[in-house]
Amino acid sequence: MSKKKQYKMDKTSRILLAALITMALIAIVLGVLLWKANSKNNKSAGKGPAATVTPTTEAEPTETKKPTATEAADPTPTDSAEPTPTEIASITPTGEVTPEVTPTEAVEENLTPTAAPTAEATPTAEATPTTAATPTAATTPTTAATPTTAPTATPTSAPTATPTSAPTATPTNAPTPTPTTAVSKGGKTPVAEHGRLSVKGTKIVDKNGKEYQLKGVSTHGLQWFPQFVCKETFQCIRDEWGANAVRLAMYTDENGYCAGGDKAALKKLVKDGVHIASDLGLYVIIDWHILHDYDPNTNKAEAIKFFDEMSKEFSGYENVFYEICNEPNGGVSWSTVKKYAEEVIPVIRKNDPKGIIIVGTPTWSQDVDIAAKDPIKGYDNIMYALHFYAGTHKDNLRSKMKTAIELGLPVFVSEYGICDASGNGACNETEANKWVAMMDKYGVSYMIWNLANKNESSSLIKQNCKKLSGFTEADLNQEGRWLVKMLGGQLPKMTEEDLKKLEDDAGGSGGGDVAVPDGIEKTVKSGSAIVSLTTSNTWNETAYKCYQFGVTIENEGSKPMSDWKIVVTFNSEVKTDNFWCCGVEIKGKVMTLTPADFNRTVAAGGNTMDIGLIVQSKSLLKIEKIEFSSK
Ligand code: IDC
Repeated sequence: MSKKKQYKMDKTSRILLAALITMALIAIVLGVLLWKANSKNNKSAGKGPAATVTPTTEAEPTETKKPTATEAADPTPTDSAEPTPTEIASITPTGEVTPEVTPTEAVEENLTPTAAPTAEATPTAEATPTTAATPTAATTPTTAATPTTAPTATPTSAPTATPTSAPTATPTNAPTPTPTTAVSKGGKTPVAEHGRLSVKGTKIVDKNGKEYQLKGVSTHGLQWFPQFVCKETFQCIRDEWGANAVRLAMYTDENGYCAGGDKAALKKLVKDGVHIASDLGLYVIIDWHILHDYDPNTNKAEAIKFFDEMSKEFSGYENVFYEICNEPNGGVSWSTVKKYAEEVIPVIRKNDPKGIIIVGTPTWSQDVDIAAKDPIKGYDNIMYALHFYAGTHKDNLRSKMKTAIELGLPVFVSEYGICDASGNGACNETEANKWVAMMDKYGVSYMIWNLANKNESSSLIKQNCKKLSGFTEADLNQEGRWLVKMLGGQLPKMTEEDLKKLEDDAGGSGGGDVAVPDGIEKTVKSGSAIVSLTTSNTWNETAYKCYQFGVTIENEGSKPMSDWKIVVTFNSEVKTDNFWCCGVEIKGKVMTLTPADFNRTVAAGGNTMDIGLIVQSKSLLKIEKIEFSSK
């Protein structure tokens, strides 16, 4: 009887077992169907460059979505199965790689069969003992997960190494900047999507007449950091950072194009840069980077020859901008710059009737408000450069931008940094964020300084990083990390109220019935030093008269001067909260200027011309006295 009962019980359990096996088989069949459907989706997710890039939303660290059974176990090679290491780096979702691991290392690691998902990786449904017991269950998941199918090509496969790691490997410890691409979800590059740009009113519009902003990256001086002009880096700034434009900064002075640099090599680098950018569908600015040559007229003949050649070569290109003088300075007036522009522009226009031309403005491309009162006439597609460094330039300069735009001037921020105006010093993200909000509001385009690994705050990449792409957070300086956040749309959002306050703070320059103060200047000779203070701009701001000064020291002697000091006595009390390339101390009417680190010594026969400040006073100012001393 007990035997009989035993037999009966066995039968029940066999039925049960059969039922379980059937259910398991159904589960497996469903799983395989799901997997196939998913791999199909992946394959049709877009062709061309975009196929290798995960859209931001999917890679954002905030989206801590756990992989579903299919996603996690899906080893199917998608179109991104053959990406170059760069491309893989660009699609590796944050959080899956520890901060110490570079994307390249991670990729290599993932490509080894050991890291590939195995049958054990298959999440719970298929991993029950029942399925394991059936012969079919053993084969199906294994084939699906075989290492030969290049599982690491899909970003989702990374967390599946063990079943337990899958749920826990949520991207919480974001080690790399979130990859953002400037390529659309449909796979179109910025230029493929927006085509030839033109200037309409104060803004850039695309081929469909829709407002469009360039948000890009400027190289450092091409004579110093040529290595970053390459496909690898440009692709990285497009696909890992999300930039749609690059600026090629060719210095004219400082061993640059007009000062002993290798002309042929520099010109080739510019042309290579344009070709690489064009192949990648990026907009590109050819920047005639005047700086220590102050007045663009200094090398006007060279500029004309250069732009004649460039505009002949690139007239058929839809993506090329010509920036004809980076930063006029040293007291050069707008009328002088304008004259230069009126000689260079027709040369470009003869060859390239449509390309956008950017003209620098006086005071290191800050005086857009002055240019706005007397713009260049007779040509389309002309824009005017405004440059800012957020550590130095705040409401005062935003006010100039606002004034210029309100007067109808198309402003282009072809260079900016988030540190101080020397390209070094502390970064000011709060001010940088205000700038971005304001530029976005007015549809202004902006290009960050600089794509290099120099030991300075404005270099995006750390000095000890020798990579050309696949940068982790640890490889980037603060400005670089901020840039990736900014381009990825991850800056703190400003409310309408914040924006309104920002605009109010920027006010408007020179408004009201009160006459704008006249410019003032004074030059003194002290020993072998010639020291001068010259206003480049003046305006009214609430109760204050504002004077923007450029300060220069020239050493005519045969010995270097160090630890210099300039003491300026005004006719009335002054204050300042905006100065660059110097230290400032004010007591009543007396202002003392001291060096920044880099201009502590003025070489024999040399000069320093970068120093500047904005002085505010309740009454009209006069300079009573300038005293100079040095060691
Ligand atoms: C600076 C570089 C620095 C280099 C110097 C050479 O950051 O490494 O030694 O030029 O003169 C500008 C200029 C830009 C400057 C930058 C920072 O356009 O060339 O680069 N800056 O000083 N205008 C304002 C700041």
